[in-house]
Amino acid sequence: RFNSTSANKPYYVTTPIFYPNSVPHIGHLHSLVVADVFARYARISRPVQGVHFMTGTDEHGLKIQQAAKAKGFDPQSFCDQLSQHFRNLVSKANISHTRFSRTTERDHHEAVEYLWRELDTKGLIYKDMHEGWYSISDECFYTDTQVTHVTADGQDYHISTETGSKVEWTQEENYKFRLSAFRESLLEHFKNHPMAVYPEQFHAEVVATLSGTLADLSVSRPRSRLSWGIQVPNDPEHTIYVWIDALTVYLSATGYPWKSDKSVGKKAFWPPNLQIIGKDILRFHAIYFPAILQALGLPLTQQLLTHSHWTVDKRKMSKSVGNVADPLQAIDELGLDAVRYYLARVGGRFKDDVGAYQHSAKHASSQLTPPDCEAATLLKTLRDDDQGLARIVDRHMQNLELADALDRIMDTLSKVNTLLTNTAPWGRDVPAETVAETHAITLETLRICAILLQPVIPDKAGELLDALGIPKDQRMTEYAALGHGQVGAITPGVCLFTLPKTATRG
Ligand code: ME8
Repeated sequence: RFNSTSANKPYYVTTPIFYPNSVPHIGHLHSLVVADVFARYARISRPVQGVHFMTGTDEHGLKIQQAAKAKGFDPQSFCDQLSQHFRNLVSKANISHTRFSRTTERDHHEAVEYLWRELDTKGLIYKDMHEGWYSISDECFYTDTQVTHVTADGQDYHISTETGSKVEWTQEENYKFRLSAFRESLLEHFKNHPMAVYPEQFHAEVVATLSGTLADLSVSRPRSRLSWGIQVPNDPEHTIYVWIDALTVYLSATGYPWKSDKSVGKKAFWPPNLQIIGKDILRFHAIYFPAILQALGLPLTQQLLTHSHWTVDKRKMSKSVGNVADPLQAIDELGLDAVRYYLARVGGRFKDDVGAYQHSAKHASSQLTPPDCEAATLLKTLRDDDQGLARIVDRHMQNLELADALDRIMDTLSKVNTLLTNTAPWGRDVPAETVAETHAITLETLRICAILLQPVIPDKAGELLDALGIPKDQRMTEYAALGHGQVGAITPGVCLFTLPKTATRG
């Protein structure tokens, strides 16, 4: 899948940068955990290249300007406070990011101005009258075909058919980016790279969009309407469109434009190996951003992993709606690794996603049926070959199927549990040989599974590896097979999970 240059480049993974218009919810933590699992997996499976992992907050735009005003704060101090909530979540959730970017930072600001000038110099930006349906909540224009007329409480208004957000007819003079000039080259790119957008239904959506007509993109707003943002270079009347500002963060987080002594070496991180996004922001990441990159002559993101939304009563969980589940409370009540596991497992099956993850306190726990298990079958699973667990997990991870990877690991643990229960080596009449064999296989399975579970439940997997006496330098995936490492001095009596106070059965 990867060509040789990409296999050797440092691994770069990103989450979206979050609007700090309110405190984070479970949906944000989900994106963070998914990105973190891939970052951690890269560290243990390709340790030589290094990993860069960016997350952060998207602080400019009308949405933030209005949220700050409503609370009586100036936008900067409002963002300072709310960005801190995202930073706290990231640290509490043990997210292993290497950069937390804020779009109000100086170097980002300079990168956006630089990028604008580059596009302008190439003749890709021009001034034009623009009219369309603008949604403040989605921070974008929609066309007539993308909106629906509704009447509610005796009032007539229009909403975006896709997101349901209210839109208003807006007419103004804007700068535009010649997006249309990139339609064909983008179409070709995505046709040639079936894994560039995953899962398949979103890839198909991108190809369909690019197969139609593509209008140029409005990339500025009048300063009079939007003051909270980066000014268009040499034009104090205009503010750069927040999405252009926001998307540039993926570049600025690696030191773009790579001019200073400090940043020049970081160009090696470009392009991202993997970008995690919610399906609502696909168009920005799969059409606008790649067009900008092509305009700049930079390579495009290798894989865009698009996940569905966590919903409450069939509505997208959202800060603007306020129907949110608090991730910090979940972590306090259930323990961090339990929450991480839940988000990775339930929200980690992307390919046959039904389009939404139902967030419910009564979510069914894993329904694995205990398989029949013999020692020989289990030993086969642990071998270092194509049918061995570590290689199967690796294939699932390369294919971005996190839930499948987890199921294989949990299935193996379930098998060893059955073996142990059936053999009952603590019984009186069990031959010494069987006791020794069961003991060895059980520990070896735990060692291998703990190595593979580190990306998802780093604390608990670490505790288990410590208890098994596995040295720190033998926790890479290359050790996750029979004969590639061994259990050391065991600490007895270690209990990894206790039932949380609030847990109910049923
Ligand atoms: O869109 N379920 O920010 P944002 C799952 N600033 N994931 C969800 C979710 C839900 N209900 N709600 C949010 C923005 N997310 C822009 C992005 S990137 C250059 C700029 C996750 O705070 C999902 O990954 O509204 C979504 O894409 C992300 O949070 C950002 O949401």
